[in-house]
Amino acid sequence: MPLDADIIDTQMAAFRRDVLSGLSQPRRALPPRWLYDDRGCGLFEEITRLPEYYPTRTETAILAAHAQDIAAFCGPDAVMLEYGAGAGVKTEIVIGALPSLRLYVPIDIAGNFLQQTASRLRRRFPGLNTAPVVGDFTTPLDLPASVPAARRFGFFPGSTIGNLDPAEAVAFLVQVRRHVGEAGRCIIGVDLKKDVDTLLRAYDDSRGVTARFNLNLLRRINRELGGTFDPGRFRHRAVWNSGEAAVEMHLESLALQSVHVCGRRFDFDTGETIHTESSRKYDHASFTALAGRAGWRLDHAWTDPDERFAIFGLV
Ligand code: AVJ
Repeated sequence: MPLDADIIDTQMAAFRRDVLSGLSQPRRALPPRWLYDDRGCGLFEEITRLPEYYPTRTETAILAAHAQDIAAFCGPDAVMLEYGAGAGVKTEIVIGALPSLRLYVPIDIAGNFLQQTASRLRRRFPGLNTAPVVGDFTTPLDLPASVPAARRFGFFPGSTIGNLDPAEAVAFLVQVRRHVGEAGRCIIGVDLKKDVDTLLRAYDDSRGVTARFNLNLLRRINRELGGTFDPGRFRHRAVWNSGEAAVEMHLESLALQSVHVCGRRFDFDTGETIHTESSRKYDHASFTALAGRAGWRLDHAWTDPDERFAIFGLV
C-alpha cells in the first residue's frame, strides 16, 4: 500500500501539471477533482444541505425507501466495494439493510479519510469487517488479493459518475465489472435530465455557496501553487450545455487581467472563462446505452416520485 506522504507528493505534482496545462488551452479547463480540498469538501457538504440542491436528499430518500429491495438485488453474504468513501448516511442505509454483508471495501484516494470512514462504520455496525483500499479508482486499480472471491457488488452513489466524460465513465464501469466479476452487480446513483431552471438553480444557489465552492479553486491554486489569482475579479457561472446534457461550472474573468502561476503568466480577456466542472445528466435510455458500452445491463431503476434522481441496478 503506498504511503500517504507519497500520495500527497504525487497529488501535488498532478495538480501543478493539470493547472498549468488546463490554463494553457485555448478553452481553459481544470479537472473537477481539484475542487475538493478541505475547504472545498466543507463547502460541498454545505451545498448538499441547500434547498436548491436536490440530488443528495433525493438519493438518500430513494435509498431509504427501497433499502430492502436494493439489499435483495445485491444478495446475501456479499462483498461491498464503495467507490469513494464520502457517502456517510447513504452507505449506512445500504449496510444497515445487509446484515449478512461479508466485507465492506471503501476505495478512496484520501487515506486518512478512509480510516475515519472505516472506524465510524465499525462503531455503527459492530462486527462489520472492513478492508479500506487507498487508490484512485478512475485509473487502473487492482484489489488486494485478500478480498475474498465471494459475491461482490459495487456502490457508487452521489451521481459522481456525472463528472466523468463518456469515455471516462465507460472506463470506470469496465473497471467495476472487472472488480466484481461476471456475476457481480453495481448500484449507482445518477442525476436525471429535467427542466433547465431546476438544474441551474441547483448549481447557482441564492446563498452563493456554490459560487464560493467554485471560486475556492482559485484560492487553492494561490495557496498550493503560489498563484496570484484575485478571486474578486472572477465570478461563478452555471451553464446548461444541451449537446453534452451537462450543467457546466465556469469561472468568468471580470476584467482584462494577467495571473501568474508557478512563474508562468496567463492573460485573461474580460468574459473569458475557466471550465471547472461538467455534471452530466442522464435518462434511462442514455444511461442504459452508456452502461451497455461497458458490458453492463440495466436491470433495475429506483427513483423518486418526481423522477429527479435514479439509483440504477446493473447486472
Ligand atoms: C459531487 C459531482 C455529484 O455534480 O452535483 C455540486 C458536485 N458541483 N455543485 C454534482 C457539485 C456543484 C456534485 N457531485
